[in-house]
Amino acid sequence: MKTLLFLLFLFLINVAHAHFKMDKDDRKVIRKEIIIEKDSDEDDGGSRSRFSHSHSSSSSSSSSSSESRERWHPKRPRKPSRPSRPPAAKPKCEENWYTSYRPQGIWCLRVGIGHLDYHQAQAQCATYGGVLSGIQNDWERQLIANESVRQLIPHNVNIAGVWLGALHVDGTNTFAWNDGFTTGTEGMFMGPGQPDNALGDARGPQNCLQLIVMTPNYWNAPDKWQTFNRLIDDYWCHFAHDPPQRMYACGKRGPPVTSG
Ligand SMILES: [Ca+2]
Repeated sequence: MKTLLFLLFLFLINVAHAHFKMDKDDRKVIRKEIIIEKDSDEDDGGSRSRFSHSHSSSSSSSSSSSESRERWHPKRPRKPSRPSRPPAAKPKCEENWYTSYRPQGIWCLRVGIGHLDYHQAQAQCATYGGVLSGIQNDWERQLIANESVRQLIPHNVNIAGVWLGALHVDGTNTFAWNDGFTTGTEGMFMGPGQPDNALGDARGPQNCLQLIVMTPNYWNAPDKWQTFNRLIDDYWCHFAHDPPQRMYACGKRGPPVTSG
């Protein structure tokens, strides 16, 4: 009986030894895997800090549990990249003025209504701190036309001539913007046959420009202006009532465009 117990004791010791040896071998394999992963990470240009603490935990005093943490959570979440700063809001013209971002800078636009000739309209714009405005491009033409129509509808008038900031160039059949800021001829959307200077007309030369605009109701009874919708005509500067409604487009310099 004693012999049997002794043999059983020896057997248990062998089993425990084998188990302990296997556990130690496993830890060696795990440590080796971590070192391989670390090396490949650095080769890929990865962050060194990912495994910066693995040197201490892989020392001889490390326990198998700390190595397991390395094994199952080898990747720290990367710091989120700093969100890019939202673009600064573009500066805008003050209240009651539209903002046009021209290549040469910000130009502010507004439209007024009233039976004013060219010179009276110029004076009215001056009371707003502006001048009669030229048209730089198609966007501005549509803006002025849309705003004019919006103001016309409550007046129950179907058509208007909107004074623009331009004058006839002496000795030519051309016009030039005179607001000091509008450039070129991109915005010179002339109506058919214009400028014609109304040659021979007893009312004299046509030295000013107007943009013809119509409300949708105009098309119920179109008249001689029907081919001029949203187009420019040279006209008599002293006319204040024909077409039936006078309007004017004012402009002025806007705030400077800041960089960054
Ligand atoms: Ca004309």
